[in-house]
Amino acid sequence: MSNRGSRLDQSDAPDVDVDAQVGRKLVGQPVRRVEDARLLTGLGRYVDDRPAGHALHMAIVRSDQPHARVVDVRADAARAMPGVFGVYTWSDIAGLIKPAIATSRMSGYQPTPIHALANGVVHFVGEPVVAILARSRYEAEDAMDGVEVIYEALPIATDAETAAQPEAPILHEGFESNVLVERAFVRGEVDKAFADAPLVVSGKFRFHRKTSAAMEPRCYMAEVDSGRDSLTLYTSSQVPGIVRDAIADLLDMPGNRLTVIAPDVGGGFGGKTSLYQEEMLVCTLARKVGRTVKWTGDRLEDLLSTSQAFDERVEGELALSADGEVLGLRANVIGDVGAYSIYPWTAGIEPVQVISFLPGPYRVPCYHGHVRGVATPKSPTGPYRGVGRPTSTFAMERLMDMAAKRLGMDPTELRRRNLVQPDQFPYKTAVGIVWDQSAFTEGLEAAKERFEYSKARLEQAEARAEGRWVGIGVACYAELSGIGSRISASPGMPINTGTDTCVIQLDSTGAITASFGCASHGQGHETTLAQVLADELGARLEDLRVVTGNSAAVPHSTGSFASRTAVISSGAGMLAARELRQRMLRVTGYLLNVTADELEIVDSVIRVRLGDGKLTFPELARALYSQMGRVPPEVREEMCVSRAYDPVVGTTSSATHIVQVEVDPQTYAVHIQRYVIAEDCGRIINPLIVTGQTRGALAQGVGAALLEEVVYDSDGQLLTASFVDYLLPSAPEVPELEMVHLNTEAPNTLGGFRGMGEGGTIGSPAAIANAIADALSPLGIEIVELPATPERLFQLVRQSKLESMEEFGNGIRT
Ligand code: MCN
Repeated sequence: MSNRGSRLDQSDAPDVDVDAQVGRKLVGQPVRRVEDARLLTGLGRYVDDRPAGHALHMAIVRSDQPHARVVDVRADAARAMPGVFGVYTWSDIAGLIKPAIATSRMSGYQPTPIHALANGVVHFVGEPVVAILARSRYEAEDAMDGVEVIYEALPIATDAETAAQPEAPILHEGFESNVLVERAFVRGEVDKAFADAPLVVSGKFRFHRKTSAAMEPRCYMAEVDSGRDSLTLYTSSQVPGIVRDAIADLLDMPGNRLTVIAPDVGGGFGGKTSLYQEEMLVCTLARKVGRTVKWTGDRLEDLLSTSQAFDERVEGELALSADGEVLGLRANVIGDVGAYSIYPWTAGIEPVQVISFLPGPYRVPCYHGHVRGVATPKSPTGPYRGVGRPTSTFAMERLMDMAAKRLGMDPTELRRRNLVQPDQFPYKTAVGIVWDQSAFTEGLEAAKERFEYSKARLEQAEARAEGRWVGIGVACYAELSGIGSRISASPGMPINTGTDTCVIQLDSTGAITASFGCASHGQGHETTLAQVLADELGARLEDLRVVTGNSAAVPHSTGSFASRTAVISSGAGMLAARELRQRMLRVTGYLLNVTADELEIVDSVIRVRLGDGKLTFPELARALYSQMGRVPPEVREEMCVSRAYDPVVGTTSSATHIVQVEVDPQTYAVHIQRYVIAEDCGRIINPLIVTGQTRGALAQGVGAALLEEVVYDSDGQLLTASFVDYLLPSAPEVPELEMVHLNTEAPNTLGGFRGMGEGGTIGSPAAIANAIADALSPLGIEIVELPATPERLFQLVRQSKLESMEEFGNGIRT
């Protein structure tokens, strides 16, 4: 463990008014988010806020069939309707845009080309089939009634286990099976470990499908400049850089003619990290008709067609010694990946990570993990906050609790014995992931201390004695964050996500602007990146402008996802700012007749450390750019620096969650009474933001654990097509969060930062599931399925009561 660490209980940290800062280091300070003044007063600029002028508005006729051949599209009635400009099917645009294909080197992987509109066959309900352009969105929507699509139904297997069978109907014509991706990791003699183990626990776990449900549905507007043959796409995307590169390729357009801008974005949670057909469509149609084309998704479209998540079954087994040492782990996973292998991440993004991270932060000497990602006629799955790890942590942490129960050991003690210990870092996991160093054991201890764990157990015993269903649940996890170019979600993916670039400049007015390839959609990057830059430059926060989400601002960009920005973008910013600072010092040294070493920069003033001379940034800029002759050519420096940063492998983040719940015996609702998280995200840039991020991620974890479930019926129809049926947590369901920041520097990243944006979602479903299982343990109930809805809990309790009545010989059966 780094001895450079420190600990901060969130309650100790008041937020900071930046105006009150004088020459103070800002990294580590709970600086208030600079973007909030804009976002909270309605001054944010989202894509839909952009004046549409004479734009054409797009409406999309989507498939109401899960799998069918498109026999005919009759659209004459629509074409004749008022305000309609055009009606388009795939054949109208086929020569204009190629399909997007998420490539991979994974053996046996089957890519599924994604066309902007269905190419003859539809593969899920909600797939775009016909695009209508009209003067207004109303007219475009009205015209949808004038389109008739004639389908010939094709056979389906909606359940992933059935779809994985060799005799199942095949979703994609010409494919050998519905298994798009299959992988296995094997380490050690796992069968022998199981054969020899004194204790084996097992479970068949099910994590149901979710959707990201961002507040702002997806929205795209393509502005065309026909005279210059150029296009600007405004997109509510987390990854404008990836979208730019993909669409430039698909339209066969040089990148300098396509700019992709993600302005303010109202949340993404992973659902906006992929390329969408509607993005492809607005660009293609804008070029085709020479007009701006705009599409704003509504909630129904969002629930139907934004990428979904999880949907895994994990058959897991854990082998242990009599004193609780983990000897081996086996898992067989089926992931329902939906209809397409999502671009650019591939169908492996979610299920492969389940088996990659299943061993968690524990020493697991023998492991066999096998996974199949199976195509079904549903919306494709893609990245969702936590990617794979909410499921793997749920399965592993449930197995740990089952083992602790069988051993009669406290669940925290079993974890303590098996966590990678401080002197065992760097630790290579069974699948080859390297945990560089993180506060695994310290996190567990800190969470227990904050929770007053022993006392809480005594209180729980009292509550149980009164017949109350009170339970305490623990979950530990580790994740890779800020991953560099050596690691990818899928080997051979069409993009490299391991770097970011910062272009920083002192302009001729003396203002400093730093542009990044990341794309903030709620994380507060304008604040945290400015904090990092301010410290490197010696500048005041308010003198810096951070630009994100514009593909034209840096030569290579991707966006924000996978808890990468704190590590990668900050790293690029530090490198660029350091170089700019040196250049500013050298020129100022010439002007003040001292060496650069004699200067310092404090609060945006460059001054002689032991003397009187000083220059403000505008004075330096004026001397350099405007006052000819003051800085001779041989001394002049270019005040624009571009630097990329690649952490190569990235770093390790970890946390322990402890939660107390009570299950209501009347309603079977789960009340979360306390929630503690001790997390290690390295050196913290802004504890206020880290806590806020964790709180938001925890809310999503609560949804995953208790409420949220995308349901399709056996005919492939979406049943949860509104927020009446797809239940999101609201304020009463989200507990107060008590947080401990361990604040230990990452050993391998510039700045010592680790990522954390996803963490709250990774640990919470597992911790809540363990707490519910603990609450219901007097009834012998195990939680193997999430969300643990009142209906599911009611059925489990009912079943358990029936079984115990049977045991006592009255033979009642339903
Ligand atoms: N941070 C910090 N100190 C650290 C680590 C992080 O102050 N040691 C800060 C960062 O500077 C950044 C924030 O915390 O402002 C999150 O940082 P990071 O973990 O690097 O994650 P990213 O910024 O790359 O964001 C991605 C992550 C993911 S994967 C999803 S999904 C997600 C999320 O963040 N979706 C979000 N947070 C979200 N927050 C909101 N409001 N909305 C979403 O859609």
